[in-house]
Amino acid sequence: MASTAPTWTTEGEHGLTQDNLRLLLDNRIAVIRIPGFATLAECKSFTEAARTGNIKYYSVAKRIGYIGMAQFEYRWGRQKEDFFAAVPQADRDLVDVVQRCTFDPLQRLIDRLQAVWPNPVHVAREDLGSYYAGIIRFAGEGVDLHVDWAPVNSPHYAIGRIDGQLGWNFFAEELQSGGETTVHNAPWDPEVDEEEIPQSYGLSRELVEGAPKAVYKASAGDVVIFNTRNPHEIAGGTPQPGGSRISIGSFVGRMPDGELVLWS
Ligand SMILES: O=C(O)CCC(=O)C(=O)O
Ligand SMILES: [Fe+2]
Repeated sequence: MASTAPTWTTEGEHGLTQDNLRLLLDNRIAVIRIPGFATLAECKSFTEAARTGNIKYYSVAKRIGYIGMAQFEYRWGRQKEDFFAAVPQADRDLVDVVQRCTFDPLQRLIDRLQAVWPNPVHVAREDLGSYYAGIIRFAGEGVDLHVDWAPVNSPHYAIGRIDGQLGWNFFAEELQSGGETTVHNAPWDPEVDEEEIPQSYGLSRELVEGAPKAVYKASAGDVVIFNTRNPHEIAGGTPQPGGSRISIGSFVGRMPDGELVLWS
């Protein structure tokens, strides 16, 4: 079996509290939303800054623009050293955007998490250096079914030791219609040899058939957090004229000592 039995005890969206964060890390609840994380003016400031940033594109069928980097890009045939060597440039690309923006979404999110979590919350790091956190995405065409689960995706990194993985996204610009995210409660549990890193993007629909699901709206101004071990996908939609679905986010993992670490 590539996935395990459903784990949610309740569906729907919940507020950000220590209990709910723990329940989300344990995959007991579906979604945490922070409504009004940023004002309309802050959203506008962020989208304007992001649009003029160093935007790159993933080579997948659906066009996804991004600023920053993803550790996931280094999962196959790349040295760990290469990943950590690429972090400073990605950091500079993010700083360039944030400096032209009226607020820092990543720092605000860390502060919000730290306000409810008893242990330290910080960007992930290990001997070789600091990870990158805060990928900006332009994903108006949607994103295919995938999972993000470091113990399987990144077993040779410190983040491979987490026991729960969340993804948070702040939405700065929403589509006119569409763009919902569907989270399927079919926690990923692929059978793989220790050294093998399986495909985790463009997953088969069989994996989520019959599983409970939660659909959330990517509303501008809000942060939404969910457990990324659940297969999830983003619907395409109709942008506002000249617009997109613009977000910034990262993963949040719980280390064995209870600290929360962030990376993208
Ligand atoms: O933008 C979203 O709603 C979810 C993006 C995603 O796949 C993730 O944060 O892991
Ligand atoms: Fe994801």
